Amino acid sequence: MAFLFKKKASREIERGLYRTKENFGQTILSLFSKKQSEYDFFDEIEETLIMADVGVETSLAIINQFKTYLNDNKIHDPEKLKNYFKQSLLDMIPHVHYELKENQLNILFILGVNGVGKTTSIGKLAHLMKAEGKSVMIAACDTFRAAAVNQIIAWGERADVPVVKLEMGSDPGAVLHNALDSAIANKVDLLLVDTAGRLHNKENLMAEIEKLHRIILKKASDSHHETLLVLDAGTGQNAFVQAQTFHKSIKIDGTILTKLDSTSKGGIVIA
Ligand SMILES: Nc1nc2c(ncn2[C@@H]2O[C@H](COP(=O)(O)OP(=O)(O)O)[C@@H](O)[C@H]2O)c(=O)[nH]1
Ligand SMILES: [Mg+2]
Repeated sequence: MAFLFKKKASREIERGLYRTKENFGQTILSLFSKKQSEYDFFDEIEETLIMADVGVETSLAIINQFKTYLNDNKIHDPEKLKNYFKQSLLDMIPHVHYELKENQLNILFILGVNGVGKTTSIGKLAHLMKAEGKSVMIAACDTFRAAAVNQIIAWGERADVPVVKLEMGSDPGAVLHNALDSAIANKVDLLLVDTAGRLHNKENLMAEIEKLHRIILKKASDSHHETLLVLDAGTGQNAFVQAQTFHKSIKIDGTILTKLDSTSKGGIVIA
């Protein structure tokens, strides 16, 4: 599960996740199993949300929605309450979705360190946009590992979307040139650019990303292009460091937060 963030509320929840990933989910969960008055219960949820930096307005909105639900449904089973609460938090964050500019080539330049979920998010986005009737193309610019090229090909097949690629070790710039030519010639709605998250060193990686971005600016200056940074919700504070590192080299227009569904790393809203 991954989310594309644009809204203020989702930014607050996102920040809350990073700041308190060690205890936010646990604290909320423990409240559901603790026997206490309804008043204390809501008070503690509110406090936990605010402590997690979710923001007063958003916290109150979450709680009010929850109270209305309780009133309407008269549910006392802690497990059901917990699930509802989890869902209501998740509902406040828009699902992976992207508003394409009409009659124009849209380019999403996807960045992030190794393993955060760039390729998976691209696969999901490709699938989603294709299902909405858009023409989609993927540029396989992670040529650093053979597995990466095969992985993006598999996603392309699953989503029934063409993947522009060259062999492992090829110049990612050459892949991007080909992809842009093809996307423009075929008037596709969306070109998703997958990139490597690791090269021989960080300087190489940043130089390559800057170079790829220049190619987009040069070859597709009249396209609508955005740079999105993919972050793994389970990495906590480290996600901020990653964001800063990338931001030094390139302006980031938005983030995709992945693995909110994953219980293994503990960096989730409520497990
Ligand atoms: N549970 C979960 N796993 C994910 C998600 N996104 C990616 N992954 C997994 O994380 C691993 C790395 O993902 P990948 O897309 O290859 O990352 P990349 O290196 O940034 O391209 C894979 O095993 C994915 O299945 C997600 O939203 N939820
Ligand atoms: Mg990848």
